Amino acid sequence: MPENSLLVDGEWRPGAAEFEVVDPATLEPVGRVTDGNAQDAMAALDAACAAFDSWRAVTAEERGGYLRRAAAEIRARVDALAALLTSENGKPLGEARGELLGSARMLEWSAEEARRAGGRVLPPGPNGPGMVLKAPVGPALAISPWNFPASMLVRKIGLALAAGSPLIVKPAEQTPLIATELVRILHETGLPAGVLQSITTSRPAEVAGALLADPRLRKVSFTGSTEVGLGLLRGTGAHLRRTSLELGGHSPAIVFADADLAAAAAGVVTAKFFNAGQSCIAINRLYVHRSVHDELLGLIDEKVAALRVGHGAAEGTSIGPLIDQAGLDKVERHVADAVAGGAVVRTGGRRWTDLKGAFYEPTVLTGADDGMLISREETFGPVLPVYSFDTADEAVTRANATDYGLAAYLFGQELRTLWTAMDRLHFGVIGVNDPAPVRPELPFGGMRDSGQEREGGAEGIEAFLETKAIAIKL
Ligand code: TXE
Repeated sequence: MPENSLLVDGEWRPGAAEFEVVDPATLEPVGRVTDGNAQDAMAALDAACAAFDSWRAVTAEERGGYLRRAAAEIRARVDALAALLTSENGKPLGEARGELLGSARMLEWSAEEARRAGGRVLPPGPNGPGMVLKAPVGPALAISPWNFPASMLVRKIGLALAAGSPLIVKPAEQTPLIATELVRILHETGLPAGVLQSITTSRPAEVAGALLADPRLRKVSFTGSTEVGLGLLRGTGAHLRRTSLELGGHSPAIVFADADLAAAAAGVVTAKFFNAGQSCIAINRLYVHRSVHDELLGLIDEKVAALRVGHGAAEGTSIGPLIDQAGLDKVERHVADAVAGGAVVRTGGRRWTDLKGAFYEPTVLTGADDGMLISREETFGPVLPVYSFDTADEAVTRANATDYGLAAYLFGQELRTLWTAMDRLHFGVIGVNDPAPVRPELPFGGMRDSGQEREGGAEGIEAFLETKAIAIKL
């Protein structure tokens, strides 16, 4: 268990206070971490500024080496790390393991991409040649959420360090244990002091507020709620600052009449119930062509019946707890609103109470209409509302009827229909017969109220780079 979880200027420091971390399945304590404050954050910013010039001068190959060594260590210790992740987040061990291996892949990809993050030289114009140079953005802050406490954090670390920017991380207060362990793994690769620092805290507004008030902080990369993300944008004060936002979503999935229905049912159940539905790319609305609606629902019922609710560390669990009571209250509010409006609960629709935590049974609803809460707001829980449609045009129009724009899913065969939908959907990530559309080499992020900038892909490194135009007159 980490004793001192503040990593500042190359050292693990104690703080003025500590806070407790609980297992969301049992509400029993699983550890304590240091409760960092604004002063700790400012000490980290001083160290990041001091480290910047020498870190940016380290070759991309060498920067990548630290990331690769950390990835190897994560792979070597994946089972123990998965147990730690599950103990404070609640997800099934297999999912925690998958998340950690995905985190290792993200570090490996960032390590490779670091070497390709150059600019370009243009053919000479009338006055001479021009160049586009890429420079690291400078000291950056990463604020990460509890739902994917390893991969959301590690992705930001890999991209920032690969780009040559020092990074201060502020993990979610619900899941600081796995975050601290991952930071420790990266730190122990021998990273120079001030390059990667971590401030665990139960007071995110205070810590982030202090850093944001300082113009030396050149970048914020945030994953979390749309509300807090908008606040970060407004809080930039007198100075502009690069800000990447990965916010909420309201993902539609469309199943066309010619889809492989068995594969579509399996895909929908994965993309909906993964992490108990607490994913920004979880399916929130399932639109099924009327001609295959009943058959697909039958297949989905079979898959949902096989899901097991329980403690994430118990053998065979597929649905763990929601992160807290507030998460459960939101799910219940959405289901009650739908039922009051005439929707029908086909499966689930109840709390699961064998353990103390906030559990909810996997739930399928039919008969919801487009105006209900569940059709408009992110549920962030294991509830699948199913709607039917008659034409592809209607399905895409209804899928687009949201202010969010993170992920969408298409299940079908015919290229013209799929292509037209891909083209018209205003979502940053589209899975075509693929229920898990997140890959290190692809840019990840949303349009509209789901965010700005991208993580992953060449665009992910770009988010930690500035662009300089060099005009040379010969
Ligand atoms: O998010 P918060 P919460 C959505 C999802 C969920 C809802 C609320 O709908 O039900 O948001 O979740 C830090 N200044 N997503 O309350 O509060 C906080 O410490 C700076 C979608 O957990 O936004 C944590 O590190 N930072 C999402 C991070 O923000 C602040 C993942 C996220 O917490 C802060 C999580 C402040 N004033 C929730 N207040 C996704 N995109 O996957 C909080 N934080």
